[in-house]
Amino acid sequence: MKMAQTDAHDIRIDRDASNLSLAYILVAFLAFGVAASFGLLQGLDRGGMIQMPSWLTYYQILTAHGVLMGLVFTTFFIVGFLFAGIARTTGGSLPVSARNLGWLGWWLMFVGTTMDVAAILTNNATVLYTFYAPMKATPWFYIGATALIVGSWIAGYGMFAAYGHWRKNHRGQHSPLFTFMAVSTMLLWQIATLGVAAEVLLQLIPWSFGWIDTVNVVLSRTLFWFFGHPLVYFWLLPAYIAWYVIMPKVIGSKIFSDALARLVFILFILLSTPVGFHHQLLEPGISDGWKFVHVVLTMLVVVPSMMTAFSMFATFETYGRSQGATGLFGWFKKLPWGDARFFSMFMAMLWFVPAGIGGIINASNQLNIVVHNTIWVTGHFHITVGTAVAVTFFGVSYWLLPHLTGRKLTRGVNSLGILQTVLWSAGMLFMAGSMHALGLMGAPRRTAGTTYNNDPTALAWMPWQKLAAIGGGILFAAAVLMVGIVIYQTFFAPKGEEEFPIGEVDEAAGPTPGILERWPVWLTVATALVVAAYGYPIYDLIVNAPPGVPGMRTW
Ligand code: HAS
Repeated sequence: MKMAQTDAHDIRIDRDASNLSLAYILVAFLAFGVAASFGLLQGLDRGGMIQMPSWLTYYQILTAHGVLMGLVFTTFFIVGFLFAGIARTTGGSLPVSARNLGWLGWWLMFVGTTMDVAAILTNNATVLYTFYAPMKATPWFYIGATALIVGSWIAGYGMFAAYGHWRKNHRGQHSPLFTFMAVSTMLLWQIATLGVAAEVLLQLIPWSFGWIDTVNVVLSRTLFWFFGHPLVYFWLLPAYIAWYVIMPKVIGSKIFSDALARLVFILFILLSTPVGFHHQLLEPGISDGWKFVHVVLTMLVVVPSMMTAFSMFATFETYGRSQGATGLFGWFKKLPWGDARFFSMFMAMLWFVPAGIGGIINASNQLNIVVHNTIWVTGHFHITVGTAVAVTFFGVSYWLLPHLTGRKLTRGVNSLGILQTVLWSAGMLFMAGSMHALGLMGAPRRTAGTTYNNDPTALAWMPWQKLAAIGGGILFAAAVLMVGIVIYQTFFAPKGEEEFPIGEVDEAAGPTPGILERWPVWLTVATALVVAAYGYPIYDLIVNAPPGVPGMRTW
């Protein structure tokens, strides 16, 4: 096995900061384990292999799966990872204010999650993870979601406090790249969540308590997607942090360009939010002109991902050539394929290539008509957030958990990590691959298993549905293995010291312009873009509101 070099001057995170990160990451994997079991049941149900009992319906577990995977696993993991990285790159600890805010955020998020899970399992919130009105859940579901989001805001304030503390003591210096990226991610999150906060506080909570009778559905969906698209970059950016900052160190290379990496994150802050209408291209009530504006901006938000692809190839090639590689692709063979930390992240990147192409297909107005509301979209998000992002998070966990608990990543666990990545990829190939094919055949998303009274079109989907269910089974095995690795790495791995890899910038890279860290400039541009893209459409949806809709319980 070829393990990459380790950092002799590795900084260890102190116990207080470690405990905070660990608390977040363990809740993340608890949610992941439960959600994975529901995912298996869904696949089997759609494949016609089981039928859900009346006391636990398909749509109930679909809601639990979406909320626990998409909102709880991701948010808890991200906050835990970012706190750990900030502590690691700002000297090994967190200021007291940051830690206190971190714990307050954890408690709020935990209480919010518990409320949501209770609401779903008692069948009072079977509204799926997008909780589209006019499906109406118990108010406690929306209040739980609010607590989850407010908790993550407070955790973000903790990160801003740690960043402010570092800058006060290092005037005139660029902040460490990891910390800069963590702050960018949480700033993006603060902007994004304004949409869902407005939807939940001003529309859904008063409506579900019965204080108002009806809801403006198109406005609620618009506010949801104001949040829903930057949400996907809130998931993606922590994976990009690992690719930019951790990957180079793991393979023994250097960060290609500090300035490019920072520019990428700034572009995401600017362009992530004013694009939400690409989720509503087929919805009435929004003019084609405004949809066009959002589609153009969507194509622009692809640019920072292309820059990331370029930067990753540069990092790999530089490393390979430093090891004597020749020819166009000789560097490929020099990469440390036996190192699970590298292998998992590389596979995540590889998956992001078709995932990104699928995103561009979705965003193209004409092609969206073919795929919208089909299970193609479900396939798309399983290879973006469910693979490119999740597999990166798994790869981070292999070394981060032992780093936090004072243990070692052993060769045995390293091999299991590689197996886990292979299993996850194989399962996803069957499941998400079938979902893409089924979507093109017209199979809808958000539906329980049915053959629509043996309609020939629906019967033709069945072999693919079964293949998807087999993929789901393999994914479940990979999930069980992952949870096993998490438990072992946290509680049972041999005591020792595990590196928290942080890359250094290539000496050949150009200097980083100071403008990249002038937040007032970027926040002003971001606000202007959001106002330009959403100001008039939201005003129009309020002033020329369609008839309000009373709540429905469709389950
Ligand atoms: Fe998406 C729907 C468009 C990226 C997640 N998306 C969704 C939904 C989710 C989601 C959850 O325009 C469903 C929401 C729902 O429930 O309805 N998406 C895009 C576009 C991008 C994109 C343009 N999506 C993501 C990411 C996600 C995510 C990232 C999660 C993390 N998406 C859409 C649209 C819809 C949509 C429409 C609505 C569909 C509908 O009608 O409902 C872009 O950001 C993608 C850009 C990415 C790239 C790839 C760059 C590649 C890199 C890897 C380099 C690899 C290396 C290694 C170096 C251009 C960086 C390679 C090695 C080799 C040897 C090759």
